[in-house]
Amino acid sequence: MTLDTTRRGLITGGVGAIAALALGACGSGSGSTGADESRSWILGHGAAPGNPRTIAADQFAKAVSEGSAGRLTVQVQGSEQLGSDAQMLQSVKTGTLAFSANSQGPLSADVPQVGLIGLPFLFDEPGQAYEVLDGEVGDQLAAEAEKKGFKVLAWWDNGIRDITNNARPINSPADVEGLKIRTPEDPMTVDIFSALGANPTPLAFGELYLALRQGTVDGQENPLTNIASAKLDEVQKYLALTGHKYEATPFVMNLGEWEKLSDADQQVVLQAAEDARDAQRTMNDEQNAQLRQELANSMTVTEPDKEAFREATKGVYDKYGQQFPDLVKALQDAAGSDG
Ligand code: TK8
Repeated sequence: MTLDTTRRGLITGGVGAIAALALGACGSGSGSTGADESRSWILGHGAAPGNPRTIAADQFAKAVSEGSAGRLTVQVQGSEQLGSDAQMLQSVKTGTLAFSANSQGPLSADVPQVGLIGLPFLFDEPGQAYEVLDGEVGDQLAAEAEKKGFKVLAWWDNGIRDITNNARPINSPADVEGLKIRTPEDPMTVDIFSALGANPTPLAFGELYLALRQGTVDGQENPLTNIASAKLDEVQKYLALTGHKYEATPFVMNLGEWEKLSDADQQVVLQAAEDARDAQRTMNDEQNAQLRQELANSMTVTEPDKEAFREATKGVYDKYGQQFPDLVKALQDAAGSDG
C-alpha cells in the first residue's frame, strides 16, 4: 500500500496545483464578447496510455487548439493523475477542472438517470448504444446532467463489459456466486452483481490492479480495451465473455465554463468532442475484436450462456423501472430489447 499512499499524495497536490489554471480565462479586456478570448483548460481522465480514450482526449485537445488558431488550449492529464472518476467529476462540477471523460457509473451518483444506460443486457452491441445515445434518449439524459452542472459534449464509448476473476472459470450465474467483484462506483453495477449473488465492492479504477494482485478482490468487470490497457490480464486467470452491460464515457464540461463561450467557440469545442467520439468508438470496436483473440493467450476464456445471466438479473429492471418508468421504457424501446 506504500505505493498507493504516495500516489494519493501526488493526486491531492496535483489537483490543488491545477485549480488556478484549469478555468483560467485570459480575456482580451473587460466587456469582451468572447470572440477573441484566450482560454486554457485541463481535461482529466482515468484511462492508461494506448487506451482509445487517451488517444481521443489528445485528438480533442489538438482539434480545439487548431480550430481556434491556438486561442483555446487543452492540457490532457490521464491515468487518474487528477483523482478517480468520482473525484474528477466533483472537480468538473465545482469548476476546478474544465473537462473529464469518465465512465457513466460515477456520473450517475449525481445524475442517476445516466446509470440506466447500464441496465443489464440492454444492448447486445455498442452500435445499438451509439444510436440511442446520439438520439433523443441521449439528449434527455444530457438534459438531466445539465441540471446538475455538467454539459455532456458527447457520449464517448467505454464498451460492453465482461468479467475476469482468479477463482474459477465462469460458465453460469452460479459460478459468480460468492465472488468478491470490484465494480466502479456505480449503483447499477452493484445491483447487477448483487442479483448474481456476488459480493460487489466499489473501488476506484486506479486501485484495481493492486487489489487484484493482492487478492483484496477476486475479480472485476470491464470492457476488453480497459482490461488490456490496464494490464489486468497480468493478475487475472479467467475471462468470461458475459457482455452483461454497456458503459458509455460521458465527455463532460463544466456548465458555467461552457456558457461563457461565444457561439463560435462552443461550435469548435462541440465539433472536436464529436469528432473525437467517432474516432474513439471506431478504435474501441477494432481493439475489442482484436483483443478477444489476444487475451486468450494470457487468460482462460469462457463464453457463458447469456440467457441464464439475463434471467438472473431481471429484477434490476423492476427496481429502476419503478424509479424511472418513462426513461426505462424509452431506453428499452430505443434499444429494441424487452430487457
Ligand atoms: C477509467 C474508468 C474505467 C471504468 C471503470 O477511469 O472504472 O471500471 O470502466 O473505464 O472509467
